Amino acid sequence: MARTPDKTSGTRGAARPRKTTPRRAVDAAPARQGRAAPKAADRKSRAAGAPRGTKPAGRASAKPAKTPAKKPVATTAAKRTGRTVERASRTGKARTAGRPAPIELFYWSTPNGWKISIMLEECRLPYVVRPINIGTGEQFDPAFLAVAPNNRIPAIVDPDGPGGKPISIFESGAILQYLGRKTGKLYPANERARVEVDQWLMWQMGGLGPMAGQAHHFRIYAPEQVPYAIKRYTDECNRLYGVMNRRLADREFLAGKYSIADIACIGWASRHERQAQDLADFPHLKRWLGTMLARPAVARGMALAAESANSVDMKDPAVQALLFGQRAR
Ligand SMILES: N[C@@H](CCC(=O)N[C@@H](CS)C(=O)NCC(=O)O)C(=O)O
Repeated sequence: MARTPDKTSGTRGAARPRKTTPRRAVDAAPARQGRAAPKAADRKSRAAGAPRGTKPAGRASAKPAKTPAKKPVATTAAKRTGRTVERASRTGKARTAGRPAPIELFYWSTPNGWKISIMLEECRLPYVVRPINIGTGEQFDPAFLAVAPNNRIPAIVDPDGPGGKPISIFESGAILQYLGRKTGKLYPANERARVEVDQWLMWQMGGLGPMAGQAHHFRIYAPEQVPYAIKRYTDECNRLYGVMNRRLADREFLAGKYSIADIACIGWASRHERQAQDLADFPHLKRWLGTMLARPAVARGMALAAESANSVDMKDPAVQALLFGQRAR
Protein backbone atom coordinates (compact mmCIF):
# COMPACT_ATOMS: atom_id res chain seq x y z
CA MET A 1 0.00 0.00 0.00
CA ALA A 2 1.53 3.28 -1.05
CA ARG A 3 2.11 5.73 1.75
CA THR A 4 2.84 9.38 1.64
CA PRO A 5 4.91 11.36 4.11
CA ASP A 6 3.55 11.74 7.56
CA LYS A 7 0.84 14.33 8.13
CA THR A 8 -2.30 14.81 10.07
CA SER A 9 -5.75 15.05 8.64
CA GLY A 10 -6.34 18.68 9.42
CA THR A 11 -9.73 17.94 10.87
CA ARG A 12 -11.05 18.72 14.31
CA GLY A 13 -9.15 16.91 17.01
CA ALA A 14 -6.47 15.96 14.59
CA ALA A 15 -3.61 18.12 15.80
CA ARG A 16 -0.25 17.07 17.23
CA PRO A 17 1.68 15.27 14.59
CA ARG A 18 4.41 13.01 15.94
CA LYS A 19 7.67 11.96 14.44
CA THR A 20 7.68 8.49 12.99
CA THR A 21 10.44 6.13 12.03
CA PRO A 22 10.13 2.88 10.14
CA ARG A 23 8.73 0.38 12.58
CA ARG A 24 7.85 -3.25 12.88
CA ALA A 25 4.89 -4.77 14.63
CA VAL A 26 5.98 -5.69 18.12
CA ASP A 27 3.91 -8.78 18.55
CA ALA A 28 3.71 -9.48 14.88
CA ALA A 29 7.44 -9.63 14.49
CA PRO A 30 9.29 -12.69 13.29
CA ALA A 31 12.81 -13.36 14.50
CA ARG A 32 14.33 -10.06 15.44
CA GLN A 33 17.07 -8.54 13.40
CA GLY A 34 19.31 -5.59 13.99
CA ARG A 35 17.39 -2.41 13.37
CA ALA A 36 17.12 1.16 14.38
CA ALA A 37 16.90 0.88 18.13
CA PRO A 38 16.20 3.97 20.24
CA LYS A 39 19.26 6.04 21.05
CA ALA A 40 20.91 5.03 24.32
CA ALA A 41 19.98 8.19 26.20
CA ASP A 42 16.47 8.04 24.89
CA ARG A 43 16.19 4.37 25.77
CA LYS A 44 17.27 5.15 29.31
CA SER A 45 14.74 7.87 29.78
CA ARG A 46 12.04 5.83 28.07
CA ALA A 47 12.79 2.88 30.33
CA ALA A 48 12.20 5.27 33.22
CA GLY A 49 8.86 6.09 31.68
CA ALA A 50 9.72 9.66 30.83
CA PRO A 51 7.68 11.22 28.05
CA ARG A 52 9.76 11.88 24.98
CA GLY A 53 10.55 15.29 23.71
CA THR A 54 7.92 15.21 21.02
CA LYS A 55 4.43 16.20 21.90
CA PRO A 56 2.37 13.31 23.14
CA ALA A 57 -0.87 12.41 21.52
CA GLY A 58 -3.74 13.99 23.35
CA ARG A 59 -7.46 14.03 23.75
CA ALA A 60 -9.67 15.22 21.00
CA SER A 61 -9.69 18.94 21.03
CA ALA A 62 -12.19 21.45 19.85
CA LYS A 63 -9.25 23.52 18.68
CA PRO A 64 -8.71 23.43 14.96
CA ALA A 65 -5.66 21.54 13.79
CA LYS A 66 -2.61 23.52 12.84
CA THR A 67 -2.61 22.08 9.36
CA PRO A 68 -5.19 23.59 7.04
CA ALA A 69 -8.43 21.70 6.66
CA LYS A 70 -8.68 19.55 3.59
CA LYS A 71 -11.65 19.43 1.33
CA PRO A 72 -14.46 17.18 2.55
CA VAL A 73 -14.04 13.55 1.64
CA ALA A 74 -16.75 12.81 -0.83
CA THR A 75 -16.49 9.07 -1.09
CA THR A 76 -15.85 6.16 1.20
CA ALA A 77 -12.47 5.50 -0.32
CA ALA A 78 -9.74 5.66 2.29
CA LYS A 79 -6.96 8.15 2.02
CA ARG A 80 -3.90 6.92 3.79
CA THR A 81 -0.74 8.46 5.00
CA GLY A 82 1.84 6.97 7.32
CA ARG A 83 -0.39 7.68 10.25
CA THR A 84 -3.63 9.05 8.98
CA VAL A 85 -6.61 7.31 7.52
CA GLU A 86 -9.60 9.33 6.54
CA ARG A 87 -12.94 8.08 5.42
CA ALA A 88 -16.26 9.59 4.77
CA SER A 89 -18.69 8.22 7.34
CA ARG A 90 -22.15 6.92 6.75
CA THR A 91 -22.96 7.28 10.42
CA GLY A 92 -20.90 10.06 11.97
CA LYS A 93 -22.75 13.22 12.83
CA ALA A 94 -20.02 15.55 14.02
CA ARG A 95 -18.64 17.32 11.03
CA THR A 96 -15.84 19.69 10.34
CA ALA A 97 -15.85 21.60 7.10
CA GLY A 98 -18.71 19.41 5.92
CA ARG A 99 -17.28 16.04 6.86
CA PRO A 100 -17.51 13.78 9.91
CA ALA A 101 -14.94 14.40 12.64
CA PRO A 102 -12.57 11.44 12.72
CA ILE A 103 -12.13 9.12 15.65
CA GLU A 104 -8.61 9.27 17.10
CA LEU A 105 -7.08 5.81 17.23
CA PHE A 106 -4.19 5.45 19.68
CA TYR A 107 -2.46 2.58 18.05
CA TRP A 108 0.54 0.39 17.53
CA SER A 109 0.61 -2.48 15.07
CA THR A 110 -0.11 -5.44 17.37
CA PRO A 111 -2.92 -8.01 17.67
CA ASN A 112 -4.75 -5.80 20.17
CA GLY A 113 -4.27 -2.71 18.02
CA TRP A 114 -5.54 -4.55 14.95
CA LYS A 115 -8.88 -5.24 16.62
CA ILE A 116 -9.76 -1.58 16.41
CA SER A 117 -8.17 -0.78 13.07
CA ILE A 118 -10.12 -3.71 11.59
CA MET A 119 -13.38 -2.58 13.21
CA LEU A 120 -12.94 1.00 11.99
CA GLU A 121 -12.25 -0.32 8.51
CA GLU A 122 -15.23 -2.68 8.60
CA CYS A 123 -17.53 0.13 9.72
CA ARG A 124 -15.95 2.61 7.31
CA LEU A 125 -15.67 5.15 10.06
CA PRO A 126 -13.36 8.13 9.61
CA TYR A 127 -10.31 7.92 11.85
CA VAL A 128 -6.86 9.32 12.39
CA VAL A 129 -4.03 7.25 13.79
CA ARG A 130 -2.10 8.48 16.80
CA PRO A 131 0.94 6.18 16.89
CA ILE A 132 1.94 5.11 20.40
CA ASN A 133 5.37 3.54 20.16
CA ILE A 134 5.26 1.03 22.98
CA GLY A 135 8.89 0.13 22.32
CA THR A 136 10.07 3.58 23.34
CA GLY A 137 7.65 4.14 26.20
CA GLU A 138 5.11 6.45 24.61
CA GLN A 139 2.42 4.50 26.46
CA PHE A 140 3.59 6.32 29.59
CA ASP A 141 3.09 9.80 28.22
CA PRO A 142 0.72 11.60 30.60
CA ALA A 143 -1.51 12.72 27.75
CA PHE A 144 -1.92 9.12 26.59
CA LEU A 145 -2.51 7.95 30.16
CA ALA A 146 -5.35 10.44 30.39
CA VAL A 147 -7.03 8.45 27.63
CA ALA A 148 -5.71 4.98 28.54
CA PRO A 149 -4.81 4.76 32.25
CA ASN A 150 -3.63 1.14 31.83
CA ASN A 151 -0.73 2.32 29.61
CA ARG A 152 -1.74 -0.08 26.88
CA ILE A 153 -2.90 0.41 23.32
CA PRO A 154 -5.43 0.50 21.78
CA ALA A 155 -7.56 3.44 22.86
CA ILE A 156 -9.81 5.86 21.04
CA VAL A 157 -11.24 9.32 21.41
CA ASP A 158 -14.51 9.78 19.58
CA PRO A 159 -15.27 13.48 19.20
CA ASP A 160 -18.86 12.53 18.42
CA GLY A 161 -19.56 10.49 21.55
CA PRO A 162 -22.82 10.19 23.47
CA GLY A 163 -24.69 13.47 23.48
CA GLY A 164 -22.48 14.70 20.69
CA LYS A 165 -19.59 15.19 23.14
CA PRO A 166 -16.13 13.62 23.02
CA ILE A 167 -15.57 10.31 24.78
CA SER A 168 -12.34 8.42 25.39
CA ILE A 169 -12.27 4.64 25.69
CA PHE A 170 -9.52 2.15 26.52
CA GLU A 171 -9.61 -1.70 26.53
CA SER A 172 -10.10 -3.21 23.11
CA GLY A 173 -13.23 -5.15 24.09
CA ALA A 174 -14.96 -2.04 25.38
CA ILE A 175 -13.96 -0.15 22.24
CA LEU A 176 -15.32 -2.88 19.97
CA GLN A 177 -18.63 -2.91 21.85
CA TYR A 178 -18.84 0.88 21.72
CA LEU A 179 -18.17 1.05 18.00
CA GLY A 180 -20.64 -1.77 17.43
CA ARG A 181 -23.33 0.11 19.36
CA LYS A 182 -22.46 3.39 17.68
CA THR A 183 -22.71 2.03 14.17
CA GLY A 184 -25.18 -0.82 14.65
CA LYS A 185 -22.66 -3.05 12.87
CA LEU A 186 -21.14 -6.38 13.88
CA TYR A 187 -22.73 -6.24 17.36
CA PRO A 188 -26.40 -7.25 17.27
CA ALA A 189 -28.97 -5.34 19.30
CA ASN A 190 -31.06 -8.45 19.90
CA GLU A 191 -30.25 -9.60 23.43
CA ARG A 192 -29.79 -13.31 22.68
CA ALA A 193 -27.57 -12.59 19.71
CA ARG A 194 -25.65 -10.01 21.72
CA VAL A 195 -25.01 -12.48 24.54
CA GLU A 196 -23.55 -14.89 21.98
CA VAL A 197 -21.15 -12.21 20.82
CA ASP A 198 -20.30 -11.06 24.35
CA GLN A 199 -19.40 -14.58 25.46
CA TRP A 200 -16.87 -15.04 22.71
CA LEU A 201 -15.57 -11.52 23.01
CA MET A 202 -14.92 -12.06 26.72
CA TRP A 203 -13.43 -15.46 25.93
CA GLN A 204 -10.89 -13.71 23.76
CA MET A 205 -10.27 -10.89 26.22
CA GLY A 206 -9.79 -13.17 29.22
CA GLY A 207 -8.47 -16.30 27.51
CA LEU A 208 -7.08 -16.39 24.01
CA GLY A 209 -5.44 -12.95 24.15
CA PRO A 210 -3.68 -13.24 27.50
CA MET A 211 -2.66 -16.87 27.02
CA ALA A 212 -1.38 -16.33 23.48
CA GLY A 213 0.41 -13.20 24.71
CA GLN A 214 2.16 -15.20 27.42
CA ALA A 215 3.01 -17.93 24.91
CA HIS A 216 4.61 -15.30 22.68
CA HIS A 217 6.45 -13.87 25.64
CA PHE A 218 7.95 -17.10 26.94
CA ARG A 219 8.51 -18.69 23.55
CA ILE A 220 10.01 -15.68 21.78
CA TYR A 221 10.77 -12.65 23.91
CA ALA A 222 11.78 -13.85 27.38
CA PRO A 223 15.51 -13.36 28.00
CA GLU A 224 15.68 -16.82 29.57
CA GLN A 225 14.06 -20.09 28.57
CA VAL A 226 11.57 -21.26 31.19
CA PRO A 227 10.39 -24.73 30.10
CA TYR A 228 7.51 -24.86 32.55
CA ALA A 229 6.13 -21.50 31.39
CA ILE A 230 6.59 -22.39 27.71
CA LYS A 231 4.69 -25.65 28.18
CA ARG A 232 2.02 -24.07 30.35
CA TYR A 233 1.08 -21.35 27.85
CA THR A 234 1.58 -23.47 24.73
CA ASP A 235 -0.74 -26.09 26.22
CA GLU A 236 -3.29 -23.49 27.21
CA CYS A 237 -3.25 -22.07 23.68
CA ASN A 238 -3.76 -25.59 22.39
CA ARG A 239 -6.77 -26.03 24.67
CA LEU A 240 -8.23 -22.70 23.56
CA TYR A 241 -7.68 -23.51 19.89
CA GLY A 242 -9.58 -26.74 20.52
CA VAL A 243 -12.48 -24.82 22.08
CA MET A 244 -12.57 -22.45 19.12
CA ASN A 245 -12.31 -25.26 16.62
CA ARG A 246 -15.29 -27.08 18.15
CA ARG A 247 -17.30 -23.89 18.22
CA LEU A 248 -16.63 -23.30 14.53
CA ALA A 249 -17.51 -26.85 13.50
CA ASP A 250 -21.15 -26.01 12.82
CA ARG A 251 -21.16 -22.26 12.21
CA GLU A 252 -19.23 -19.90 10.01
CA PHE A 253 -18.28 -17.42 12.72
CA LEU A 254 -17.93 -17.57 16.48
CA ALA A 255 -21.35 -16.10 17.22
CA GLY A 256 -22.97 -17.42 14.05
CA LYS A 257 -22.76 -14.24 12.03
CA TYR A 258 -19.59 -12.24 11.58
CA SER A 259 -19.13 -10.02 14.64
CA ILE A 260 -16.72 -8.15 16.88
CA ALA A 261 -15.93 -11.49 18.56
CA ASP A 262 -14.26 -12.68 15.36
CA ILE A 263 -12.43 -9.37 14.99
CA ALA A 264 -11.11 -9.74 18.54
CA CYS A 265 -9.67 -13.19 17.82
CA ILE A 266 -8.16 -12.83 14.37
CA GLY A 267 -4.90 -11.12 15.32
CA TRP A 268 -4.07 -13.73 17.90
CA ALA A 269 -5.13 -16.75 15.86
CA SER A 270 -3.18 -15.45 12.87
CA ARG A 271 -0.06 -15.78 15.03
CA HIS A 272 -0.59 -19.51 15.58
CA GLU A 273 2.97 -20.35 14.55
CA ARG A 274 4.35 -18.26 17.38
CA GLN A 275 2.18 -20.22 19.76
CA ALA A 276 3.43 -23.50 18.22
CA GLN A 277 -0.06 -24.50 17.14
CA ASP A 278 -0.54 -26.67 14.07
CA LEU A 279 -3.69 -25.67 12.20
CA ALA A 280 -3.92 -29.15 10.70
CA ASP A 281 -5.22 -30.14 14.13
CA PHE A 282 -7.92 -27.46 13.96
CA PRO A 283 -9.59 -27.64 10.52
CA HIS A 284 -12.62 -25.52 11.39
CA LEU A 285 -10.46 -22.83 12.91
CA LYS A 286 -8.24 -23.00 9.83
CA ARG A 287 -11.26 -22.49 7.56
CA TRP A 288 -12.41 -19.53 9.70
CA LEU A 289 -8.92 -18.01 9.60
CA GLY A 290 -8.89 -18.18 5.81
CA THR A 291 -12.32 -16.55 5.63
CA MET A 292 -11.26 -13.79 7.99
CA LEU A 293 -7.95 -13.02 6.32
CA ALA A 294 -9.70 -12.81 2.95
CA ARG A 295 -11.84 -9.92 4.14
CA PRO A 296 -10.43 -6.68 2.68
CA ALA A 297 -11.16 -4.68 5.85
CA VAL A 298 -9.31 -7.26 7.93
CA ALA A 299 -6.35 -7.09 5.59
CA ARG A 300 -6.38 -3.29 5.71
CA GLY A 301 -6.69 -3.22 9.48
CA MET A 302 -3.81 -5.64 10.00
CA ALA A 303 -1.64 -3.81 7.50
CA LEU A 304 -2.21 -0.43 9.10
CA ALA A 305 1.14 1.11 9.97
CA ALA A 306 2.67 -2.37 10.08
CA GLU A 307 5.95 -1.03 8.76
CA SER A 308 5.91 1.69 11.38
CA ALA A 309 6.51 -0.86 14.15
CA ASN A 310 9.69 -2.10 12.52
CA SER A 311 12.12 -0.17 14.66
CA VAL A 312 11.37 -2.04 17.85
CA ASP A 313 14.07 -4.59 18.64
CA MET A 314 12.44 -6.83 21.20
CA LYS A 315 15.84 -8.26 22.14
CA ASP A 316 17.14 -4.83 23.09
CA PRO A 317 17.63 -4.93 26.89
CA ALA A 318 16.28 -1.39 27.23
CA VAL A 319 13.12 -2.32 25.34
CA GLN A 320 12.76 -5.47 27.39
CA ALA A 321 13.22 -3.55 30.63
CA LEU A 322 10.60 -1.09 29.52
CA LEU A 323 8.04 -3.65 28.38
CA PHE A 324 8.68 -6.56 30.71
CA GLY A 325 9.82 -4.90 33.92
CA GLN A 326 6.81 -2.74 34.60
CA ARG A 327 5.72 -2.16 38.17
CA ALA A 328 3.23 0.19 39.80
CA ARG A 329 4.02 3.84 39.21
N1 LIG B 1 -6.53 -5.80 27.69
C1 LIG B 1 -5.91 -4.81 26.84
C2 LIG B 1 -4.53 -5.30 26.45
C3 LIG B 1 -3.82 -4.31 25.58
C4 LIG B 1 -2.35 -4.64 25.43
O1 LIG B 1 -1.81 -5.55 26.08
N2 LIG B 1 -1.68 -3.87 24.56
C5 LIG B 1 -0.27 -4.04 24.37
C6 LIG B 1 0.05 -4.19 22.89
S1 LIG B 1 -0.68 -5.66 22.22
C7 LIG B 1 0.44 -2.81 24.89
O2 LIG B 1 -0.04 -1.71 24.77
N3 LIG B 1 1.62 -3.00 25.52
C8 LIG B 1 2.35 -1.91 26.05
C9 LIG B 1 3.13 -2.31 27.26
O3 LIG B 1 3.24 -3.50 27.56
O4 LIG B 1 3.64 -1.40 27.94
C10 LIG B 1 -6.77 -4.57 25.63
O5 LIG B 1 -7.31 -5.55 25.11
O6 LIG B 1 -6.93 -3.41 25.20
